[in-house]
Amino acid sequence: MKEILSGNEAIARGAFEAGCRVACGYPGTPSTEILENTVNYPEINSSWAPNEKVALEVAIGASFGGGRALCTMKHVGVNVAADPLFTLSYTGVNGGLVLVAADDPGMHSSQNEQDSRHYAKAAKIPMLEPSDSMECKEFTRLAFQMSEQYDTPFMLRSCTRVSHSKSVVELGERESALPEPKLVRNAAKQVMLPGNARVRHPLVEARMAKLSQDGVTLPLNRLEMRDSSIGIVTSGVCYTYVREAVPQASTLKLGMVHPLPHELIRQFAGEVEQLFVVEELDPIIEEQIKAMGITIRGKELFSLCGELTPGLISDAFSKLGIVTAPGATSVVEQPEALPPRPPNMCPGCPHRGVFYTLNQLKAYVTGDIGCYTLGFLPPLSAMDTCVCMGASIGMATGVTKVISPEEQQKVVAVIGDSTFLHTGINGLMDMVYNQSPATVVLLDNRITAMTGRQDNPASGFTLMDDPTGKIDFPLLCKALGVKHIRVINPFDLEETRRVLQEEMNRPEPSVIITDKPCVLVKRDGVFQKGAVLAVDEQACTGCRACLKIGCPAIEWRPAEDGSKKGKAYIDPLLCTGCDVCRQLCKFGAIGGAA
Ligand SMILES: Cc1ncc(C[n+]2csc(CCOP(=O)(O)OP(=O)(O)O)c2C)c(N)n1
Repeated sequence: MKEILSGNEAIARGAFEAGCRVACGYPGTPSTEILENTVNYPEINSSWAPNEKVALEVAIGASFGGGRALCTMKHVGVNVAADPLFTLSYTGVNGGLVLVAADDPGMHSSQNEQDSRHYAKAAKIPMLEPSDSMECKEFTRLAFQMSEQYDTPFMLRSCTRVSHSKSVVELGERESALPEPKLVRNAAKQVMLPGNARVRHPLVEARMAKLSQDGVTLPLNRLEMRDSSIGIVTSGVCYTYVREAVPQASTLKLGMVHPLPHELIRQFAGEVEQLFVVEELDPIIEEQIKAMGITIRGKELFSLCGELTPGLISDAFSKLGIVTAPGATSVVEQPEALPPRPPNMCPGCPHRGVFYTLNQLKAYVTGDIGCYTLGFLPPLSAMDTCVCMGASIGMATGVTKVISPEEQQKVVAVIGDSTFLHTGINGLMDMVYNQSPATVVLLDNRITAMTGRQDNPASGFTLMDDPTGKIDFPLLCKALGVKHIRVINPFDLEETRRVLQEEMNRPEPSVIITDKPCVLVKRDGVFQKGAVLAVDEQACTGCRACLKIGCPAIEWRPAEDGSKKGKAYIDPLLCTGCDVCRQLCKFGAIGGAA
């Protein structure tokens, strides 16, 4: 049977067919849909962890228990999971373990575009890189088998284009002959204190050398001889671009990008006149081939930044006088009349009023990552820093260490519920322990909204949609030693301003928790909406105060005579009745729709 699947759907299918029992991860584009699909296979216990480190630890536990385990995350998540990852390389596995790292060249939805292949190299873990959905499924399945065969975790590197594009996949059956998991004690292999780890390290090196040798005949590494005047080493999505841009070129398609099959590369280099490497982001394959003493050209032709395209590859080879396919172009046609559409918080988002108020109070906001990062953009313009998930609170503490007591009162860390539980909580411990005078605003919208509304330990539901206990943030903060904890309704601007001002003035750590759910969260089958608002045209003076919150439901309608005068208008289809704009109108022009 064949189906058209996205790369992420296919990875989930591959895990199912491989007999995987446990899938755990933390959401992050472009990896999120993998677990949102494993959850459709009842044979796989799928769960969201509070962060990627915990997700990997869950997978390691399942593997040591003898079950096959999948762990998913976006590229920056690997930084968070790196600590267990590097030692997992030494312990090896019991049940096969596959870690999917989904990279985001071009930063469609990420704060950097780091290349996960560095982790495979640094942690000495083999890595497979699929080019399309069929390979996503097959490589995942094979990675589980090879993980057990070579006693090592396997990494699978995807990228936005592979994870999110769809192609035909031939489905197979689920492996049924796997041994039943049971507890087996093996301290020498699973207790990594120095004496044991010293014994494991040489085994890691031997395993990687063997994988490099075996990679020569591994069908995933495919030598395709065509015109021998040009040979291109490539992998992943770049292979498909190369085939489109320079179809006559001979290719060495690497399905396993770490360790490299040295002898196969040497053979290929000997069979072609000119050797190139086409790889996105860093020159990882290129540098290793150069270190083998082989002449190869790569990053002198292609950028270290952003995605490659068939067009960019075609342009680069054309400049060298190499024939390229006529269709491959780097010019992307943009319809001329397309208006710019910057990202924005949704109408009715409970974060909006908080950022409006922070802007009014001229707070210095150490921000974090989530929907609320949009508070950086005009007209809210109320975020001064954003580095990585969980950084806001530590950075607030840090900045207060170097500025004057008056300036300290301006410092506010802003963080979402999921991000707080991910890694922000440690920052709060430090803030209390070291008595930072900064204020924390915990935006509890009861969901991980930015990545598509995934549940988390504070939402009350699991990935499998079972009701579960939910974290009580005021109690948690109290247990961490915070003495000043305030809970506010973020739709009430007066209360938000008053409480923020009071806590900012206080020279002690304090936490303000907002208490309204994401407007897109449906609980008990319904969205929580208020009564739709409307502008009374007679009362509206055109002062534009209501535009300062940047709500997409509020439009500015210019006067018909072409003068600067105009009136605000509320789109009844978009308005959720959050009431924030009504509180901004000094003229009472905003009220309930007729
Ligand atoms: C290490 C890491 N993992 C995952 C992500 C993807 N990501 C960005 S923000 C976010 C969570 C946002 O949820 P929350 O803090 O609750 O804020 P909300 O979007 O709901 O306002 C996630 C998972 C990331 N940027 N970095």
